[in-house]
Amino acid sequence: MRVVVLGGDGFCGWPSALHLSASGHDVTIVDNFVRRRADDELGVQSLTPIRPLAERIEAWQAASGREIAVVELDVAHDYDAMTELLITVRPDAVVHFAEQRSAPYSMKSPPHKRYTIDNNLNATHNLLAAVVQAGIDIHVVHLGTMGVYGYETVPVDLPEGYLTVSYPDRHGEMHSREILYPTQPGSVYHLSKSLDQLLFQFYAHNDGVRVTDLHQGIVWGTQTDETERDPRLINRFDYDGDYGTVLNRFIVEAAIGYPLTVHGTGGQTRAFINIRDTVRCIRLAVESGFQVGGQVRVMNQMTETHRVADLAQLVARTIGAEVDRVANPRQEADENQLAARNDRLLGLGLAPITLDSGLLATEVGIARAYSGRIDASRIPCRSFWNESRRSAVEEQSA
Ligand code: NAD
Ligand code: USQ
Repeated sequence: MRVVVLGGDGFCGWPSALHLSASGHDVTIVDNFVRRRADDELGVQSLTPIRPLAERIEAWQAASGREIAVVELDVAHDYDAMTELLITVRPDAVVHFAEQRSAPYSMKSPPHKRYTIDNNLNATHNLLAAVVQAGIDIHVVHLGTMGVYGYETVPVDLPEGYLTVSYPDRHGEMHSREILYPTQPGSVYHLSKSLDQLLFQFYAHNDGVRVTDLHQGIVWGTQTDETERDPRLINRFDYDGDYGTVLNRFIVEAAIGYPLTVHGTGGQTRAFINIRDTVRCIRLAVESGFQVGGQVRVMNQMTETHRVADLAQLVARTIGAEVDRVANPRQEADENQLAARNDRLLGLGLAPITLDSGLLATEVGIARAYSGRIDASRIPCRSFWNESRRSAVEEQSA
């Protein structure tokens, strides 16, 4: 299949592009490199030394004999160029990773909030409008988030995207309807993903655009079978207070003897998936595109759930580390339970890798190998959800 990967230079996009290419698909990567510029803005660098995209592509050709095309454009603003690209490439599928994906970054300041909404909504809407304008039957595969469901503790397994509700009409007769699961976003970033869902619903209904929305959990790990094939293919690994996600941060912290930064009680339960499963899920979603039509297909792309405090204990036990409870910079529930269905991806053949697979030790090895690149001053989270969270953190560190 011909596949365009928007955001193909990023943490999930790069290994997914390689996996699609290794599986025989013709891949075109689109990126505007804004993520690399965000590192400069924040004064941080990936734990792993990521090579410029042109060099990555050359290394992949040498390692696999396969070519990947690259187009530099801003999906949120270069609308005409993107439409032209779709008309020229005529892809069977477009995988859309090209969004600002950090919750703390999205909450740093009004400009960061506005950038996140502008970038994410315009990117998604431009893609959908361009697919319609190009007049090609393209399957859109979007990376959404488990966070759209929110973290209320109700004893249900979260369904895959939809909820069936019944309500009485004015005559007292009951009606039943499937609605998008009510969203409860916990950051401006998560809000942008909640709003994306409405864009998909509209274009699926109005124009028959075929869409799969993957509600992905927190990704952990770095390398995949493909990125391991040459050091120049190494994947990004964020550990800083803005872009680092919780388990990857704990791995880096443990590797350099920095006390694990548990926010608050650590009673937050979240959904997780290993990067090796991410790339497989993307391939499964793309290759099963013929099944999609009518209602947007939502698949929960996660393999397990864990409490943050339990993850910290696991890392402390496996690697040896102290656990620090830091004041939580985020406005979020201290405790929640979470269970979710992932039948659709399991049904397509996903065989999940779980945390007990031994990969944790491999990841710590990577963190230790590159520990010279770690700047410990960039570990604390300095993005506050509101003033009372800021005061709580400042009081604790005073
Ligand atoms: P990332 O920031 O590493 O990658 C995103 C890529 O998109 C970057 O290379 C960036 O330069 C590019 N990009 C952003 N805006 C663009 C634009 N307007 N035009 C062109 N390129 C643009 O993020 P990631 O971790 O790879 O996440 C990819 C997607 O997966 C995001 O949509 C994110 O919300 C979702 N997701 C990520 C995680 C995770 O834990 N990393 C979990 C769930 C969902
Ligand atoms: N947390 C800590 N200590 C840390 C960092 C985070 O306790 O050092 C806590 C946070 O307070 C939060 C939880 O860990 O309760 C998860 O935080 P995170 O930064 O790992 O994940 P999150 O902000 O939710 O965002 C990440 C990705 C995002 C994706 C989302 C999936 O950056 O792109 O959409 O995971 S999900 O969480 O399922 O919505």
